[in-house]
Amino acid sequence: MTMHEFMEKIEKRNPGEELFIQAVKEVVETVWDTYINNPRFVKNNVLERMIEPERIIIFSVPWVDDQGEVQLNRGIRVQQNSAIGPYKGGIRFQQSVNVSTLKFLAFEQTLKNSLTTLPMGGGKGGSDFNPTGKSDSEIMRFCQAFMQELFRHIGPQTDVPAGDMGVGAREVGYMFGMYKKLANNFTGVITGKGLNWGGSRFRPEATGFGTVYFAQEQLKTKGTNFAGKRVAVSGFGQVSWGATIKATDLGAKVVTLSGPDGYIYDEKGVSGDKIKYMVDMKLSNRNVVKDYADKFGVPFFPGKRPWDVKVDIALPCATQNELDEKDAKTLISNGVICVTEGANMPCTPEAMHLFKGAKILYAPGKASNAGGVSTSCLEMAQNATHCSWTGEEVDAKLQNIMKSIHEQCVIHGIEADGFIDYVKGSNIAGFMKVANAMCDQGVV
Ligand code: 2IT
Repeated sequence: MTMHEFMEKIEKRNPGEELFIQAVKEVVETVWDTYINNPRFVKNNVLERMIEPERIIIFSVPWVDDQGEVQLNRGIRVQQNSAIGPYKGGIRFQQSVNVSTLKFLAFEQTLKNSLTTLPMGGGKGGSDFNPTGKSDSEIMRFCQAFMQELFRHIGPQTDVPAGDMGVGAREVGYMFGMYKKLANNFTGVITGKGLNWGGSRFRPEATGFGTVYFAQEQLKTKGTNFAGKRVAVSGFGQVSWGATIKATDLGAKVVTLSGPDGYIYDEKGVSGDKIKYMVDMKLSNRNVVKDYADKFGVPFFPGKRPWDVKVDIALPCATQNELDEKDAKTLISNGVICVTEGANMPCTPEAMHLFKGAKILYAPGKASNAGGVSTSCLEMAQNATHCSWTGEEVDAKLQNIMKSIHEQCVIHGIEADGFIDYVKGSNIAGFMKVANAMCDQGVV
């Protein structure tokens, strides 16, 4: 079978699922040679089996809003792959969420979790619930209703959800509370918990910190670092927040943040109290970044993305396909040296190819944003042993994990001229581990 025939089969099986096909295609293109030249992988049909989720659970989530009206949303959990550990991955609440979105994320998560060196399978869940403008009581009732069904499908050795877009510490708390009540079991069934009840130090910061640690490793290969660099960050949620803190700590200046409404440009840099304000913006549930411009008197560019600004480093931390071909061209002509993804699949395939062609340091999210889920696994380890590590311990482990992910990317992605293809490197490393485990475990 040729790669083209293989992809045709996958597209036929998943009609109209554009995001899922985009994510799968990128992986298939980079792992095909590794797959087809390994008789054991081919005999076990591991690539096709890895692409197909082991199970998808779809359920209705009825709940009552503040006006007493009955609302309905759809809940979904994609249990993608359990070859190397229990399903693990976040929950996303956003109006546009559908099966295709969550299948793309669960597939990416499977390879990402494999890369972390830790024992986690891949999964993702969510709902088309839109948190924007909802009251705290509405958020609580929705989270409880969502967990009323999800609880029977998850467990600390089965499937361990976490947060993602629209799901932070508050939502994790409400979901955990309902799980504990229904299961009559206090256990590490979800990560991103509060520090007083099983959460890990640095979990909120971990994805953003990890992204910067990864970029640091990339910059090291060129003999440079964050000090004195201008950085464009997109988004203003948890990942952007962590990345902004760490990049600023390392002496860089973060000059942009963005939201669905546009972007802000802060020439002096997002630092100190302005970073704290990001948390308030998030908790307001308004989902607009313009509030930052109004509060601190900096320029706001409605309807625009931050990639027009001249920077050395770009950290796309908002959402999928937020940086396209045109943006990549602008960044390259403005002299960007490093593009490191904090979000999942924020660069379009065309943008990725341009970065590769220009030999820019470019890292895909499944490698560079894996610090979040890695720290989730550290949380699971602490829960399982009823212990609690210090911030220093967790941060040191996180830094080591990001270094080892970078090393795997180099091993599998280095080219003859020394250029590191992080896309190829991460896909092959992530794929091999899961593929070998699937072969070891037989046709199940
Ligand atoms: O995309 C991601 O890696 C996450 N949303 C975190 C998943 C997790 O289980 O911590």
